[in-house]
Amino acid sequence: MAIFRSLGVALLSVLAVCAAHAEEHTIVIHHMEIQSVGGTMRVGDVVTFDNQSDMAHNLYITYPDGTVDNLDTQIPGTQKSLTLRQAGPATIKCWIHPIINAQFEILPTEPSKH
Ligand SMILES: [Cu+2]
Repeated sequence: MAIFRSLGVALLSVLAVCAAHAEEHTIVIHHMEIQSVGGTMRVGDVVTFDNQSDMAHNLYITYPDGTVDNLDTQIPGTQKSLTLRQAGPATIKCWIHPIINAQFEILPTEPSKH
């Protein structure tokens, strides 16, 4: 039984290490445009949208399979975060301002460090 308990602890440690590899990104929203999406985005990464414009936005991300994560209404001066959950081409749009339309690529979780 002690062996199984040790195995459980070992697995938990591995999970903790993997979670630590998730990166955090910040994307600033200016007036009616979002800062270009830079850096390497991977599944599990956390993206924070920082609304520095003077108007409310309602951003949503569309994944390759068509599913959507909605950030809901985001008033000026606030930040909202989401965790990327699917690899492939994705888009960020705003329900209120269709002019906001950013496309970016989400890469799979980095395999080599696991
Ligand atoms: Cu908007």
